[in-house]
Amino acid sequence: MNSVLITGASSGFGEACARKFAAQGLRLVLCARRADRLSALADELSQITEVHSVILDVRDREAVFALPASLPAAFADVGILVNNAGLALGLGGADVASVDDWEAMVDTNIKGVMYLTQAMLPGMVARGGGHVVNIGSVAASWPYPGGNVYGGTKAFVQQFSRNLRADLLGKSIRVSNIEPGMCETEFSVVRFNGDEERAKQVYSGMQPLTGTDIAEIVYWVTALPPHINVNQLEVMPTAQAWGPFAVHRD
Ligand code: NDP
Ligand code: 8X3
Repeated sequence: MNSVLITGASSGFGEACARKFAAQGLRLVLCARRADRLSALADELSQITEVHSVILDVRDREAVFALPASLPAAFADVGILVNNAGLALGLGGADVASVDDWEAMVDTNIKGVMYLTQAMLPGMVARGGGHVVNIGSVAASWPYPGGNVYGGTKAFVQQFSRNLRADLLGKSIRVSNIEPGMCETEFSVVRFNGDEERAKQVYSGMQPLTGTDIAEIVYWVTALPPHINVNQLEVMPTAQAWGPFAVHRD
């Protein structure tokens, strides 16, 4: 049985995906930086499936490329890669935002996805099948004030996903880009540098998506018959939509 490798498995979508795939009896490789979170989740899910956890910073190119060879034999054939690890930092305008934050988003959301994908693809190609599920965002297509580099990184994920489809045609490897809107995870706490009160306000008075909602979608695209490839799936809470164009008047 092939394994499912999930990055950013220590919270939010990644943790919810781990729970969903575990419930289906799939073998899991769970990756994140926070060892305590990861080992607690691995201990829990080990009761229902086989789990291997890896402390991994997706920005660490050497560590990512060393990962496939380091996996125990039972987990080595990664059939599904969920490129989920990612973050937004800050909501400042482009004239004042931190360039360090910008670089951290580029390194995680773009380079991390590049590294994991190329590290895992040769195995999938050799085995003649696989599925790469990337977690994009509505921010890839829809601009908003302060979304500057975060949205840019997710636009990369969108086009990278499409180009992967073009590269992998004929190799029986599927690529799906799931693009969620507002979802209450630790995302906003991270974006606002640990300010839980400010994060809570983002979702006040509306019903956001949950990590479980996204995990259901991720699992669903992978469970479809192998001749079906969901290229891109954008999903918002019913309580979220677009506004009119902003117009500045003197
Ligand atoms: P969380 O903050 O709850 O989870 C983010 C996960 O990414 C954590 O497990 C974190 O683990 C991991 N992570 C962050 N940086 C790194 C790194 N350098 N190396 C390895 N792991 C890392 O947020 P979400 O679950 O909401 O976010 C998951 C994905 O979904 C992200 O790509 C995000 O951009 C995207 N997204 C989120 C939306 C939302 O509204 N919540 C909407 C659309 C997209 P650790 O810190 O332990 O390393
Ligand atoms: C996360 C959703 O709208 O905060 O990607 O960018 S949003």
